[in-house]
Amino acid sequence: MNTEIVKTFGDVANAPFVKEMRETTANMYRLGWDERNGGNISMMLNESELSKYLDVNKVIRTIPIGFNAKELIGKYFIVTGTGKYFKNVDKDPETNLGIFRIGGENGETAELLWGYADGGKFTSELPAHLMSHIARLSVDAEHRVVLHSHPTYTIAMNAICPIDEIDFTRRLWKSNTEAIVVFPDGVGILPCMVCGTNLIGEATAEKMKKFRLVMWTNHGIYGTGKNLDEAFGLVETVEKTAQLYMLTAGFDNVNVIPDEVLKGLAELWNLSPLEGVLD
Ligand code: 2HA
Ligand code: ZN
Repeated sequence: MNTEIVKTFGDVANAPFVKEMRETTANMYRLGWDERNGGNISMMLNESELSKYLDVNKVIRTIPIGFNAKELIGKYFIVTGTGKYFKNVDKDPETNLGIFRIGGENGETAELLWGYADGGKFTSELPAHLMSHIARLSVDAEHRVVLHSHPTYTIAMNAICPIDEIDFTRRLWKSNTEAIVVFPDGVGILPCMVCGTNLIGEATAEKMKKFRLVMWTNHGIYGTGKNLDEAFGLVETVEKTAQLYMLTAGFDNVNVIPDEVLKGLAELWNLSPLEGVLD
């Protein structure tokens, strides 16, 4: 009698964490935030959850990361592919997404376990993602998701406002009462820089030590959180608020939210608003 135990795995493409990536990318595409190959998402996965769906000892190939992500060695990520369209993730997750573990002596390689089926690889913004994961994990043990997008009104508002985190945050908070409640820690901003590099990754991660939201001037925004809903909800609230701001910009604004109401909301929700905005 053959006593060999064969472990069976679930269908990766329909695992809850893959389904969530499929749904989120489809939503973002339909919102008009992620044209062509715009936007990228990375989410940390638990080994126990992942090993229900695949053999974590079976590495398909290793891909150099381009820097040392030492702090993340042994951690698992699901990440959108470079050059891939959010529009197409849902219908072909195995080509447009990849699941890998950070490996190598110094965390310099991605050990691919599933996906990038056409021979592709992770997003060109992987340095910004991984460096941001490291930065967020250093201040929040529950952190899991980094999401990057090109939401239209957010980029438009950023184009007509000074590159000043306090000023930009104030304009957002004073336009929509939800804003201070959802992001009391405000929005960090980087000037326009060359994207897809370690340099912008390092600058983003530096901001991420303080902010969950980081604006890339003339490009887009990063949102982070303990799950996809949280990271998406942050970007969604900034975008809705920026839309209100842009629809009213240039008019004689009769009603802007008074500081007293913002302070009242902070008190009601027990928030610690970004210093310097309401003082
Ligand atoms: O992946 O959004 O920042 C395409 C981009 C680059
Ligand atoms: Zn981008």
